Amino acid sequence: MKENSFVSADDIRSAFSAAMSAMYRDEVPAYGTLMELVAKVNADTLSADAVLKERLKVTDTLDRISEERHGAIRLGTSAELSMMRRVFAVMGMYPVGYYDLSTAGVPVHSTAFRPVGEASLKRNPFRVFTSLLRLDLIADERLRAEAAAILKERRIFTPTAVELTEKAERDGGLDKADAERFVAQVLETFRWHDRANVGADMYKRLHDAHRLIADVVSFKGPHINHLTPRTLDIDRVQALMPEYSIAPKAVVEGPPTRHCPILLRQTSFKALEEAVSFRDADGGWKAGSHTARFGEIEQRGIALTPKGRGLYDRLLDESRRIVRPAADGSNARDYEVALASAFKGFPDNWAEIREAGLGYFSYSLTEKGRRTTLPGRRDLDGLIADGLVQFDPIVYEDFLPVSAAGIFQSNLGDGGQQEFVASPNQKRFETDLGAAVLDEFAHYAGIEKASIEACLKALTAAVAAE
Ligand code: OOG
Ligand code: NI
Repeated sequence: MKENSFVSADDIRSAFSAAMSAMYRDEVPAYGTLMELVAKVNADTLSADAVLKERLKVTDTLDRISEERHGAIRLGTSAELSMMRRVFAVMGMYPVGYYDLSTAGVPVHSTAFRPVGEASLKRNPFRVFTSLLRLDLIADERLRAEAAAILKERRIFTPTAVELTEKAERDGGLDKADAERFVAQVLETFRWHDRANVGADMYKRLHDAHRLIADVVSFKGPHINHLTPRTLDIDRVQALMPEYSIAPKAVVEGPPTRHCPILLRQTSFKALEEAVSFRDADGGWKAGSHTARFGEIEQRGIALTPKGRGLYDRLLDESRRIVRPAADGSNARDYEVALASAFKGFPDNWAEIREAGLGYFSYSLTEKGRRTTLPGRRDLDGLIADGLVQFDPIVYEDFLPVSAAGIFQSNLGDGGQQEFVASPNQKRFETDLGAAVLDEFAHYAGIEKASIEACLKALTAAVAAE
């Protein structure tokens, strides 16, 4: 087969992201409402901030925003996780980062599947926060064995999805007809099933061990549990949510409101209580309910270097030592004040953030730079000072473990808090995944470095050509 008859992985991912969005909109109408609200706030923000709009346009990152979303799933076994990795690879999504949630009382560890190259991110940055249940953290040995046996029996991928994934691996891609079938078939894995795999008694026992265990083990597949649009002004969306009859959680996770957004800020609305049915002893169905699916929005800021991330973690820790955000949101105001005060220690203009080596930037030639040819290479700071080179923040494409824990917790409901022994186990996760997770910092550093090289090359190109 000729290679150029293949649909690109980027196109498959875009089609899949759109199909997922349409499905979730159907399944959870509040998601559709949230999308409308976010689209409105983003349009308002852009028309009020011409500079922001211009920078997004110039860096070719404006169009991706309205397409941008992340989802989350929770898997039950290593076989499911490694197959998921192969399926996502067909869409150009690779596991980046390792998140240990055990410290936060959630018995999972996770990675984010996402595109990694600059061009792919610009095309469509769809990501899926993917967690693997850690049955090893369940104390009750009998229940652990029963849960494992239930999970072992289920098949979360359709036979055609598996076949097409193998075909893509073998041939190096999929043609148009196969790509369309692949999208439709893989979507099935993420669909909501209101008929549980287990009886009401087993559901209750799993639920008593941890709500999340019941969510993973009791159903036919890893239903997508939220789909998160990206907003340019999360405070505004948070404030408007009640007007749209959506009740947000009390605290926005992540850094405080800032002039220069860093990393990631997120807020969510509580999981819906949904009607499900459980198998009963004589093959019939018994009505019950389950809470799993919720809504979330996020605002993304600049990707931080290890130094910047260290500072972020320290300041977040500091503010949480002063005010620990309560699950019921009762001290939300105090927490916001403590957070804002701690983050006075983090510079809030791009030049300072850059000079202090806290964030990753993409460099490009200014108008003047484009008209200039230099006799030889010069250092970057000098080129910036002379107005030949400019810099824009590189967007953070990943997640934050403390925030993720807050999102998980807000959806476990009151009394969902539980203690587990902190036990990160990246090696085990990677063995189950069948691959190493990629290092997020290396990818941002690579994009930054390539942009610097391109500037230097363009500035001296004419000379080199002589
Ligand atoms: C995932 C929660 C984490 C985020 O945005 O940090 C997450 C889950 O509840 O399965 O999606
Ligand atoms: Ni999320």
